[in-house]
Amino acid sequence: MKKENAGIENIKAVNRCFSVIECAIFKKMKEDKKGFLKKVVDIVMLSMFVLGLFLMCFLSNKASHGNPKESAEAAITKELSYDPLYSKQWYLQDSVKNVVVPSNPTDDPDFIMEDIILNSTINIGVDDFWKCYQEDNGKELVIAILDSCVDIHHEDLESAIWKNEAEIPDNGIDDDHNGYIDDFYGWNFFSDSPAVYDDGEEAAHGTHCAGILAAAHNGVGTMGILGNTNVKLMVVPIYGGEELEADDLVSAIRYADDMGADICNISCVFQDGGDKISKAMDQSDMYFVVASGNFQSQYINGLNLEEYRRFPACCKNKRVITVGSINERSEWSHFSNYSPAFVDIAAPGEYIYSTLPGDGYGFESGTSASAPIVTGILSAYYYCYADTVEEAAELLLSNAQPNMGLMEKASQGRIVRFLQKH
Ligand SMILES: [Ca+2]
Ligand SMILES: [Ca+2]
Ligand SMILES: [Ca+2]
Repeated sequence: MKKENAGIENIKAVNRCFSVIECAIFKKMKEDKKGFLKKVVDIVMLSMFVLGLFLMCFLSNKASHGNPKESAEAAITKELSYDPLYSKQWYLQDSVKNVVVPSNPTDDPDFIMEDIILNSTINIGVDDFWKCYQEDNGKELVIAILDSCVDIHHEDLESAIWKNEAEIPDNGIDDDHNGYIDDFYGWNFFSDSPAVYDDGEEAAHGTHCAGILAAAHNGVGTMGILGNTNVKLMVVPIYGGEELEADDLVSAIRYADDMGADICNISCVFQDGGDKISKAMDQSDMYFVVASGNFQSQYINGLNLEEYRRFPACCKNKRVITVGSINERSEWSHFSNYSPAFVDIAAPGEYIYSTLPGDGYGFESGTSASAPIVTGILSAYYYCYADTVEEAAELLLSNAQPNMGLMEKASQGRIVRFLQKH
């Protein structure tokens, strides 16, 4: 692919030279009316001039594209730039090659950042993905966020928000006959209304998850793993505050599937309703990335899911990936539910910096942040190397990094990473 692009660039450069020379010949010949011989001499001279210019053009072009692979890589490297708050997104940064430490940490109110960045052993390969991602291959994913409301007008999110184009908003009519009136931006199954938007505290959870995936690469704020170019986020709220109903999740899964979502990110857990949740997932065509859940009490930190089942984390459907949390040192997070029988993979989930309502940004911790990181890397495999999300999921699991210290927490001690094919 890189070679082909470099080749096209070569042809374009030669064409530019030819076009200038052709114009020059026509002008010269039109002005010259002094006889055949002079015309012949002029044509010979001009031909030599044309040939000389062509050779110069060809050689200079060849010199600048001597190695197509190198020149393509140079162009890509040049285009990679980072948004201002990327320095706080330690989980995206390559712990070896690309450490970005705030220039003066003592002036940084989030002083803990320096310690996290300097001690990070995490490399989930996002830079490698971004290099691949810029080769636009026309793929697009719709990712449903089954969560709280989302600040869909956030400066870093607005451009990635899915819209139901068959629905006219605010006219009181179910224009697309899907059973939901005015669901232009999705449907809120918690409040049973089309209000998926909120810029208050109740939208913090969903807005944070959304930004991890799709905050735009726009020179403003943070950077989502996927940016905003080839992804749409379908906002399907299933809770506000602490109240959760498994029936709302089931309805939301059906809605997202009917409206064309490819992947569902579910950063919440239910104590019951496993059978109906599992059935709804099986009946859909989507892939599911779900959080293992958090638990902290006086006696227990993190639940063993073999003893305390949580759903959909413990649903054993084929198309479900359950995600637990690790810190910057690749250690299991004390709050994260665990079990190698149910947790498929681990991802960073402590001090994760992302978008918050009202054009805000901030840190959150929990498996809720780990799940969208895995959703992002799953999508990354799809964009770069797979024809289906199912194939991408196989790549996600087979390329994960095994960590012996996590064997009792997640299946094969896997840590998420995007591994570039060579
Ligand atoms: Ca409708
Ligand atoms: Ca309508
Ligand atoms: Ca941004």
